[in-house]
Amino acid sequence: SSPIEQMKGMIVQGDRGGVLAVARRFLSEGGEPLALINDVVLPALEEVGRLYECGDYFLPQLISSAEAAQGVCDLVEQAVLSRGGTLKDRGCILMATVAGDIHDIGKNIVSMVLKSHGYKVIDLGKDVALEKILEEARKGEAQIVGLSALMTTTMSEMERVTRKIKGENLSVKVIIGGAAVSQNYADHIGADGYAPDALSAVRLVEKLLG
Ligand code: B1M
Repeated sequence: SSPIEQMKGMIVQGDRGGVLAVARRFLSEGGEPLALINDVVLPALEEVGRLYECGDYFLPQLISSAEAAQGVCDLVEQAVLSRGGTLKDRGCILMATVAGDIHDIGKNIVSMVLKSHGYKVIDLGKDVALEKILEEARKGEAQIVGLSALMTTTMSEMERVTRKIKGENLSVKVIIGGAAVSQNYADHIGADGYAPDALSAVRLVEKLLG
């Protein structure tokens, strides 16, 4: 099978060493780094999510697959940033996965793609407390706060953060993303925008920063 199919299978199997070896070869032979995200990581994790949902996979398998996927993302980030090399400084984005939620692969991808487009990203990590986000936002360096959440149980935390930021009249825009949320939800909580994927997030940021 093709290296792409091979790598997808390896992530689904949770074979981090295997997938990293094939991905390194793929890149050294001139393969497109972002193809590893779009054609390998995204479909593989979708499959893993399906297997987990229907009870064929349990938490340990979910974790192994996530670690393999994150390894590929790290490799892609190194490749993208070393090729680009241009630090255009187009603006600063504060990124966080909200409190209660430890899913950060999507947030990391969005951060990486923003960086590769010349934005500075201050990444606060995952399971980030409201206070921590506010504290950073008050410093005033970032023009945009980007919030990520993947679970129906944590999306309401986005509302808390957004309302708090808006309540303090901080001159910072709030954008949201993640599997559980939508444009409707963004409108509902008073966020300034929603993006379904990393490239749309770049377009949204470009639009908001005018
Ligand atoms: Co979990 N998990 N997980 N998980 N996990 C989901 C989300 C779930 C849908 C699986 C399922 O049941 N089908 C389900 C949530 C159900 C719900 O909402 N009610 C779930 C669950 C239940 C759980 C646990 C509770 C399981 C348990 O403990 N019993 C637990 C939660 C722990 C916690 O957070 N407190 C848990 C744990 C984990 C792992 C740690 C094992 C691992 C995460 C590892 C990590 O992130 N470092 C994991 C994984 C890997 C998944 C699935 C399989 C894949 C998620 C992922 O990384 N997708 C997921 C199933 C699925 O989504 N099909 C699932 C790939 C990623 C690139 O996509 O994050 O959507 P995504 O990001 C996209 C876009 O959404 C967008 O751009 C990204 C790139 O395209 N985007 C933004 C994201 N953020 C953005 C921000 C923006 C703009 C765009 O602007 C700011």
